[in-house]
Formats: sequence, structure tokens, C-alpha cells
Amino acid sequence: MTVRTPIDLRSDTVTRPTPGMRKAMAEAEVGDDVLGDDPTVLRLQERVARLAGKDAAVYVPSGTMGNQASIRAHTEPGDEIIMHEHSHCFFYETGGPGALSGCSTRMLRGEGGFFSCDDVRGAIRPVSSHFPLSKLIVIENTHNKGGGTIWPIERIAEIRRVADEFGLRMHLDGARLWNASVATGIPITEWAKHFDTVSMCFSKGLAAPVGSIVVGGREIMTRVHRFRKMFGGGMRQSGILAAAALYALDHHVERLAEDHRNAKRLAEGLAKVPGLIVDPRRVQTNIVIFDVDPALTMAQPFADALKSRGVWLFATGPHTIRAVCHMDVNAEQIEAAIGIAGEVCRARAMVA
Ligand code: TLP
Repeated sequence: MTVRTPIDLRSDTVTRPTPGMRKAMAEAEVGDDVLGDDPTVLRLQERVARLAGKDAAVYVPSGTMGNQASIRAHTEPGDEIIMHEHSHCFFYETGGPGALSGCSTRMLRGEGGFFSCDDVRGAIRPVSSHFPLSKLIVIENTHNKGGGTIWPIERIAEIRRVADEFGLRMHLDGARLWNASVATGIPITEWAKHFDTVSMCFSKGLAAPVGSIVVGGREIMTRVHRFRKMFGGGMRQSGILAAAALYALDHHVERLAEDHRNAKRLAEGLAKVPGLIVDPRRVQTNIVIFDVDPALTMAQPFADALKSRGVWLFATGPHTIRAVCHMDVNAEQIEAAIGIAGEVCRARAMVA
């Protein structure tokens, strides 16, 4: 079987704005946001700051800029940041902490993108002229490479206590915090209260074309705003984009539950395909990570074979594949994707 319209499971970033969202964008009231007078951007910032229980928010062009401007705001060159070795800030942001903030990174390990208080304690440097200053802890929730995993909130609270004990700051890469919130019913404020800054994306599951936001206390947000400008993220009539984010907040948050159901179903279907290895119980949100049995084939040729039949996904390791569910993939397409994965594996098994 080959599908006509590609079933694009590469990322939730691939969603395209709906007609309703495009209308909201076209009708947005705009001004020059670098001069501080775009009313739609101001409205979005106020709304999300309130939603997260923080003083202020800064709208930024991307999740990467939200993370890196926050890191720069919390640190000075020579400081050190503690984070998971698979965190997006380190793994996928082109060496940003070193290049933009002059910071070293202390990497922690752990299943699902998690680490423990003991890990953090063990990574904090003693105060000595030999060492960098441990300054910031970064947590990612949900954790992308961990498989869309949700941090237990009690663990975050414990890590906050360690951070306070040693005078460290905390930043949350909450690109998919919306997913964590919908999946658990824990409101954004409850997650955000443990962090000095939180970045959240509108361009992932919320299906806006562009944009992320950072929230935090007044003082730190003044610095985030300054570094957004330094990094080239000051935008002019960006209300046209902020309107898409406002529309997404009104229409696309609760529906994330549908993506989570689709991801679970995808994992359950793939688990029954001989040659694919996945534990559906590990799927907590919209990301499914699974392995291809090396006796059958490697991940990249498997992804290529699926692509030729119209199912797009990413090989993220020699044997590992990532599939992400989102608004532009429905339950019927998930069934089709499972069927096609089965066909590809059966065909490979005959060759092997
Ligand atoms: N993630 C992308 C790729 O960069 C891997 C994806 O397809 O998942 N934090 C997290 C947890 C992310 O997953 C991403 C994007 C970002 C930050 C960066 O967002 P953008 O792409 O807007 O800079």
C-alpha cells in the first residue's frame, strides 16, 4: 500500500496553519514590537505570563532562541550549566551554550531524559578557583529524546530545593509543556513555579507557524529581552505571528489529547509488527520512539522504505526511529501507517 497524501510523522513542527488561524493572522492589529508597540504581541505576552503565574513574558522567534536567550540571561562566560546529555539545549542547538554564553555544560545521564537530586548534587562544583561556577540547571519537559516523557513534578520540586540550597537558577525547556499539562491535568502555573524561566513553543503541537515565548520574573525577563535583541530576535510587526499563537491557545491546547491517543495507538500497532521493538506503556504524550530489529534492517533504510510508500518519519539512531503525532495526522492515517510499517517489515523479512 502507498498513500497519496504523505503521513508526516517527522515532527509536530510540520503542522500548517488552519484557515481559522490564517484569518486571525490576517486580521491582527500590529505595530513595531522592537519599539514595544505591537498590541497583539503585548496581548500574547500578558496572557502567557498570567497563564504561567509569572511577572513577564517575551515572545521569541523559536524555541532555540527562547532557550539560548534564557541561558545567556542567567549566566556569564565561565559559568557552568547542568543538564541531561540528551537535552535539546545541548544536543540540538548547535553548541549554543558554549558559543553564545561562553558556558561549559555538565551532562547528566538517565532514562527518559530524567536525572535525580543526587545526580545534581554530584555535578555541582565546589567553590574553588579551579572550577567554573555552577549557575543553572536545565530541565526539559516533556523530554523529546526521552520519548515525550513527562517529568514527575515531585522530582522537579526536589531538584528546586537542591538548586536553592546551592544558589542555582533553573530554566525549563517547555517546548512541549502544553502536552505535559494536558496529559497530567497539572496546570502550567504548577510546573512553572519551580523555575526562574520557562520557554514554551507555539510551533509544535499547538500548530502555529512560528514562535515561542519565555516567561519569568521581571528582572530576569529584562535580560532575556536584551539578549533576544542581541541574538537578532527583535521583530517588527510580529503581531501577525502572535495572532497565530493566541488563536492556538484558544483552539489547539485541549486537542493535544487526541495526539496522545494517536501516539498510544501507533505504539500499540507497531508493537504487534514482528521486527519492531516498542513498549506502548512508555508512550506518555505525542512522541513514539521505537527500534528496528537489526536482524531485519537498519533504521535509515527502514525510514526510506516507509517514505517511498508515503509515511515520513525520522531515523534518530542506527536502530532507532522517532514518530511524532500532531494535528495534521488523524486516527485513520495512524492505522494506515501501522499497516505500511507491517508491509515493509514483512517484505524485509522475506529478503533477510
Ligand atoms: N525540536 C525539533 C528538532 O529540533 C529536534 C523537533 O522536531 O522535535 N526544545 C525542544 C524540546 C524541542 O523539541 C525543540 C525542537 C526546541 C526546543 C527548539 O525549537 P525550535 O525548532 O523552534 O527552535
